[in-house]
Amino acid sequence: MDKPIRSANEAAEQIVRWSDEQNISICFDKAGKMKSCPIGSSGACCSNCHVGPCRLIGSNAEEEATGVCGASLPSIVARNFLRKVVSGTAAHSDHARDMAFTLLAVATGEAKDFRIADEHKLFKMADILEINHQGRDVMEVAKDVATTLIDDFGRQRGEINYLKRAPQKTQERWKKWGVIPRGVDREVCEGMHRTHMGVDHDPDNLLLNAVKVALADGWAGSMISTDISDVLFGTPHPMRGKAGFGMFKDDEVNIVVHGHEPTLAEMIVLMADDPEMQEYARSKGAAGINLGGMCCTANEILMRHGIPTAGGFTNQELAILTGKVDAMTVDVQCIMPALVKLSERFHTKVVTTSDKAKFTGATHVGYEEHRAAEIAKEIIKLAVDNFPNRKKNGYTATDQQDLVAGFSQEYIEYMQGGRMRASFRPLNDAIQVGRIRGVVGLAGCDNPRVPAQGLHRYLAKEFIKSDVLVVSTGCGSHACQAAGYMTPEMALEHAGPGLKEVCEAIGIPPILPLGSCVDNSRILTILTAMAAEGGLSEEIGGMPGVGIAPEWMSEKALAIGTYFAASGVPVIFGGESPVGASNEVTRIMSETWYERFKGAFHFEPDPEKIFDMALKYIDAARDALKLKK
Ligand code: NFS
Repeated sequence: MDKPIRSANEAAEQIVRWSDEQNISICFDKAGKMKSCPIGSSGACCSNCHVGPCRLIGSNAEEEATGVCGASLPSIVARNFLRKVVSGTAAHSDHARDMAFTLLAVATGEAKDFRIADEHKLFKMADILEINHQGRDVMEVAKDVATTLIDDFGRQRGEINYLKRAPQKTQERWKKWGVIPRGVDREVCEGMHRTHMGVDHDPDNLLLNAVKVALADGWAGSMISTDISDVLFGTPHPMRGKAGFGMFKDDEVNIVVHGHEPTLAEMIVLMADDPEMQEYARSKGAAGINLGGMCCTANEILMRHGIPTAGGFTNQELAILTGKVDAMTVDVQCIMPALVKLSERFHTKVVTTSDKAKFTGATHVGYEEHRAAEIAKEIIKLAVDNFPNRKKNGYTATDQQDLVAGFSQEYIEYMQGGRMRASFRPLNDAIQVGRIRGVVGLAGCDNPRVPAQGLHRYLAKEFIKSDVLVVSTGCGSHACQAAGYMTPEMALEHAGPGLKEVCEAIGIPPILPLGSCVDNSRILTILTAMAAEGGLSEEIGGMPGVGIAPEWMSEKALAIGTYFAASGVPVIFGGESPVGASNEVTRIMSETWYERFKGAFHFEPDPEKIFDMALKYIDAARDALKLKK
C-alpha cells in the first residue's frame, strides 16, 4: 500500500521515501507506528504523584471522575496545562538568562570575542529601563542594562521590567486579574509548587497562574533574548538567503548549527571565514567551509548573516540522511535524541555544546562564552577532520528556494517612513481603509503527525489571498521559506489586491519572517507600537490580529500561545487539544480569557476551520473598531 504524504515539503518527502527504502526509521515512520495516547494528549492523565498515574475517562468524567486523591478532571487538565507552560517559560527564560550573562561578560571584558553590534538598540533598552546613557561609556551602559535584566529572573517582589512596555490598558487588565509576574524564576517555581500533588485545585486559579507565568516568558524571557541578541549581533534588516537541502556541497565541509542560543552559532559563522580555518579545510581536501542553520538557530543566523537554512524541526533527521553533513552542532531545545543513532549510519558527528544538554554517544564540546572563538574553531576543525570520512551513502537533494528574511520592528518602522519619520502610520492606515484586512502571526513548530509544513503552507497562502498580512517566526518561517513563499514575487502572484498594493508600494513580501521563536516578542512590541500610533485599538486586545500555530508540538509553543492570549491576541493552535478532556478548562481559555484579556486560546485540528475562525476574529475586531470593509 502506498504510504501517505508525510512532509508537504516535496524535497523532504523524497528523503522520507528514500529512508523507507533503506529501512531507516525516522520520526515520520515512528509517528505512524506509535499513535499518541488519547488520554494523556487531552490532558486527562495525572502523573504528579505515585498513587497514580490516574486516568480520568468515561462519559461523565467532567462531573464525576476523580483521581484517587479526589482531584477532578478540570483541575487535573488545568494543572497539566500550567505545568507545560511553566516548562516552556523555563526554556525561553533560561536561554534569556544566558544571553543576559553574555552581555554582562562582554561589558566587563570577560567575553572578548564579542562586541556591541547595535549601540542604538542598547540605548533604547537603557531608556526603557530608565538607565542614563548620555555621555557614558557604552560598556558601562551595557553592564547596567545586563544587571538590571538579570534582576528580572531572580526578583522576589515587584514587577518584571519590560511589562511597562505594553499599552497602559493592557497593563491595567493584568493588574485587575492579579497576573503581573514578579520575577521569572519565582513564577516558574510557584507554578511547579502549585501543580505538586495536593496544592492548587481550582481550574480558573491554575489557569490564571499559567497566564502569569507565560507573561514572564513573553515580556521577559523571550523579549530579553531578542533585545540582547540584537545588541550583540545586530538588529536584523532584510537580506536575501536560500532554503533547502540543496545547500549542502559535495566539495566543502558542511556544518549545520542546530538549536536555539545564537551565541556560539554567531561565533562559528565568524570563524568559518577565518583564513586559518579555510586553510585547514583545504589541507583536508575541501574547497571551503559551508554553514547551514536548523530550527531557531537557523533563523538567527539567516536574518543576520544570510546563512542558508536547512529547515525546521522535522528536517533535522533528513539533513543527516543526505550523508553530506560533516558535523551538526546542537545546543538546547527541539533537538531529537534520535540524531545520534542516526548519525552512526552516516559519518556525521553530532556535537553537543551545552553542558545542560548532553546526548549519550555524541561528541561534547562545552561552550564557554569567554573562550567563544577558540571553541568555535575547535568545532570547525572537528568537522573538517571528519570531511574525508564522507561515505557518499546518503540521499542527494538539490532543492533550494530564494527568500528574503530579517524583518525586525525597527526595520518595519524604517521602511514605512525612512530614518526621520519611522512609524507605523502607513500600516495602520492600510488596515483602517481595508487594504490590509488584518495581521496573522504564523508561528510554531512543524509536526510529523500531519503532512509536515503543509498546514503552514495552506494557511499562509489562504491568508495572503484574503488580504491578511502574515508575519512568521520559528518553524513557521521555515515552512514558508521551503515553499518559496518568502519573496516579493509571492505578493504579485498570490496576494489579494489590497495586500498586493501595499507590498508593492513598500517593497515587502506578503509574509514577513520576524526571526526565531523568542522573536515572537517582536510581535508584542509591534502590536504595542501599532496601538500607540492610533487609529486602531489603543491596547493590544481588539486589534484585527490572530496568532496561529497549526503544527505546534513543544511546551514552549503553549507558553507563547498563553502570553499572546493574555496580552490580547486570540490564538488558534492546530492538532488535538491538550485541554480537550475538560469542557470547563476549554471554556475558561476560550471565553473567560477573552472577556478578561481580549485574547483567547483555541485548539482546532482542521486547517479550514482555523482559517475561518481567524477571519471571524479579524472581522469582528474590524467591526468593533468601525473600520471600512
Ligand atoms: Ni519554536 Fe525553535 Fe521549531 Fe517549534 Fe522548536 S525550533 S523555539 S519550538 S520546533 S517552532
